[in-house]
Amino acid sequence: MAVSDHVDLDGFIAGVRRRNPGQAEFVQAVREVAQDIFEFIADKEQYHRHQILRRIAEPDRVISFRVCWEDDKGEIRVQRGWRVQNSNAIGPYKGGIRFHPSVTESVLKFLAFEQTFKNSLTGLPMGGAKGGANFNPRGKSGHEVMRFCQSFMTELYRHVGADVDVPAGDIGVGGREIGFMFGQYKRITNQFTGVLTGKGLEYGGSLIRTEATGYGAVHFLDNMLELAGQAIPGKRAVVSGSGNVALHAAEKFVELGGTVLTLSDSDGFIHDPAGIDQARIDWVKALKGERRGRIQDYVKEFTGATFHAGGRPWSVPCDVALPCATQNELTGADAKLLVANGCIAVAEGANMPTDLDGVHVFRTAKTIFAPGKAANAGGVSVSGLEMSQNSARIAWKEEDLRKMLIDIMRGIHDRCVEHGAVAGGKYVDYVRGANIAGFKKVADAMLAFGVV
Ligand code: NDP
Ligand code: 2IT
Repeated sequence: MAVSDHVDLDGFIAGVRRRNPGQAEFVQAVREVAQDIFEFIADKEQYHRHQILRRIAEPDRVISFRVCWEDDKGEIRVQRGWRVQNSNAIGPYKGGIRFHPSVTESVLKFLAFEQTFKNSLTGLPMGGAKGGANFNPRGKSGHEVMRFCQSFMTELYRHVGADVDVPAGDIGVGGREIGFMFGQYKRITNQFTGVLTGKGLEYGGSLIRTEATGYGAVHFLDNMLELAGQAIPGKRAVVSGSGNVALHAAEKFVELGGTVLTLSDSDGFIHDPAGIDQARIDWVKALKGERRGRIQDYVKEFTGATFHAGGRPWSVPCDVALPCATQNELTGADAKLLVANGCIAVAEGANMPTDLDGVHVFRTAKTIFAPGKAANAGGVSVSGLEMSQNSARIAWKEEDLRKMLIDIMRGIHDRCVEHGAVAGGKYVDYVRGANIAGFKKVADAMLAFGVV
């Protein structure tokens, strides 16, 4: 069959939409990747013949299950849990677990699809997966969270394993929840293995894993700015979110000489014109820890700062933007405002925080724009290093891990440049570069396996 006989992009997306009714986030993520891949594979017959993109856009399996738990009042609560195993073409399934009321099968399918390309980009041997539940950790006691995590793992344990599928944290799942889930896995199976990453240091965790996503995003930004003849010192950043990724991105940005002006949560954002320095970041870390406080309390503590209920920080003039909260939090209109206000670079700490219109605005304006699958890959990269340490039963030193993270982010950056440089190398389309580089490794492994 000639290449021209194959289904076109619109036809392909129409098929994805038809097969996944009501799954807007999943269709959005596939579309963003497919538009670059279609161009890349236009003259590569074997990728068409083997239906590679069609196969990657169909998860290997979607497991869904009931999670029952008892709240502190003794009432039975019923939640829905999932694990989406998208692809294990280049390594065991790997990806986080999200606990948030907005979790649906569509959200987890988009995240598992993205994770497949992200993990490939890291250069480490990891496939793509994502899991989670529509459980809302906010307002729950520690005991309730423990009971939920144990019940969740009581089903999940049969689908995961150190060489099968290795979950980690994501929104609503941090060190405490990983501890509860690891404890339950160990209790059920009687095995102490590297079945999860993001573990505590006492039981097989890796130094730098907690910091890695946010730090990695800023290292990636640093690489992009350097290539463009720019640098972080003196730059002003707007950051969204106030969780693990946002606070560590803010921390690294400040350490490298920049000023952070904003943070946010699901209630709104705070703007601190004086700059959110390390002491203030530490204060927010304590606020947002296990008691999950509200960001608006910041303005009671630090005079001069303002709280903007229900808002997102994109209207605050800045040099760079770091969206680090959740998907679709930065729209086309927000992107236009950022560009008009002089923002020159965006690095996505979150997964798909910029919607398709927003990505289009940044690409058209030639804003330096790093998609999440490249910029936030530092977290899963150090998860990969945690898996290596667990397999070898060793623990690497902090300074070595810091350096490995920097090297891995540089490698991802350079892979994006290799496939994304346009206009004679003057502009790098990091979206295209990440999509193609991530796709190629997975696709070539799939070709090697034949039809499976
Ligand atoms: P956390 O749970 O630590 O923090 C999430 C933050 O985002 C909180 O400030 C939360 O506000 C806010 N938020 C969550 N959902 C919404 C929503 N629907 N609307 C507005 N604000 C929201 O999660 P992480 O920092 O770990 O994750 C943030 C992003 O980074 C996610 O997209 C995640 O997938 C991505 N990511 C995380 C990695 C990791 O290693 N943890 C690795 C790579 C990507 P509130 O306190 O009000 O809930
Ligand atoms: O989105 C992500 O890359 C993560 N939540 C981290 C996944 C992992 O396995 O460390």
